[in-house]
Amino acid sequence: MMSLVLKSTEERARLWRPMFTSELPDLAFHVWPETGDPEAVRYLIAWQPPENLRTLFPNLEVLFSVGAGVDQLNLSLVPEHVRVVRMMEPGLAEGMIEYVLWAVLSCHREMFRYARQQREHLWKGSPNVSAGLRRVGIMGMGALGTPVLKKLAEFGYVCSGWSRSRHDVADITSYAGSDELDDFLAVTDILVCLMPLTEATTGILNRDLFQKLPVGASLINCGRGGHVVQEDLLLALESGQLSQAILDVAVPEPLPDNHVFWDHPLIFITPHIASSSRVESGGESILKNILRHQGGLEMSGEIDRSAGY
Ligand code: NDP
Ligand code: OXD
Repeated sequence: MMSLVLKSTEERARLWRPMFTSELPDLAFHVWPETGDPEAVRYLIAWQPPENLRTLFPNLEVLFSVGAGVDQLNLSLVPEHVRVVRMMEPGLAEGMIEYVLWAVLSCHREMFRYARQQREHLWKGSPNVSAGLRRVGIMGMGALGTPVLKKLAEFGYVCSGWSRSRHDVADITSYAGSDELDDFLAVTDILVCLMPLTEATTGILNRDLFQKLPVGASLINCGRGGHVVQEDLLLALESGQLSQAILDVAVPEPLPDNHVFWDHPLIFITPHIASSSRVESGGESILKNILRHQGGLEMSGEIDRSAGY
């Protein structure tokens, strides 16, 4: 009998075992470190696979990441013939919409300045600027970036997105590829990063990029800490090129106690909580993908290994 190994949390194991065994009675369900016969393993669900994956499960066909991102995986340890599928489920986008909406509204309505003023007992307001005069740009128009942009557009923000390929989305201006990055940055007052971390995007939030934004722009990073060049961010905040940064992700995570970001007056930090997959819908999404795989159909969220996402 073919089998599946889940290497994840106890909660997932408890909820997913009955779901998977009732829908896939011909697939044995094992919870790591118990694997049954390693030669029978066709599917592995994990955040990080075991290091000796190549030799451990010689007949593995699909590796499912329990995260939306796959940058935590060392793909060189995953045999070329193994298909890699990331997490795509509706809860992830819902959580990200909430977080980015909160962050954009807080930048637009200057809530971080008012929070600082409260600590100084300073009663000093400024006229409100309407959402229609604020330009929000999201780097990454994927499963998360696009629904977030649609929601921001509903709020009246002037929205644009930047991605590798062009996306035709109502009310959103789509910029594509490195040739159009500067034009995108020039019309972005609030920049949101929702890209995967790949060779091409590591360190992309750097001095050169910050200089191309309008003076006083805000940065919201919900991608990965590795997108940001930390020194460059500090200099951009110091010079006023950037007015504030909201960072949900960092390098390293957790951010060390003595890191300069913690007490920076213009940085707001959250501990990688912008969104996460919900256990139930996450399980359903993997289950559907296994059924698709068994039926010879395309799986949703399969990554292009050469692009790294
Ligand atoms: P997708 O793969 O669906 O979308 C990625 C987007 O980024 C695509 O639009 C893609 O372009 C674009 N992109 C990738 N590489 C480049 C590049 N070199 N230049 C320009 N654009 C590029 O990913 P998701 O939307 O599902 O997730 C995005 C990321 O969000 C994850 O990889 C993860 O890092 C992060 N994340 C963070 C969470 C948190 O809690 N902070 C939670 C979940 C995810 P194209 O459309 O042309 O392919
Ligand atoms: C993810 C994350 O990639 O939580 O799922 O960041």
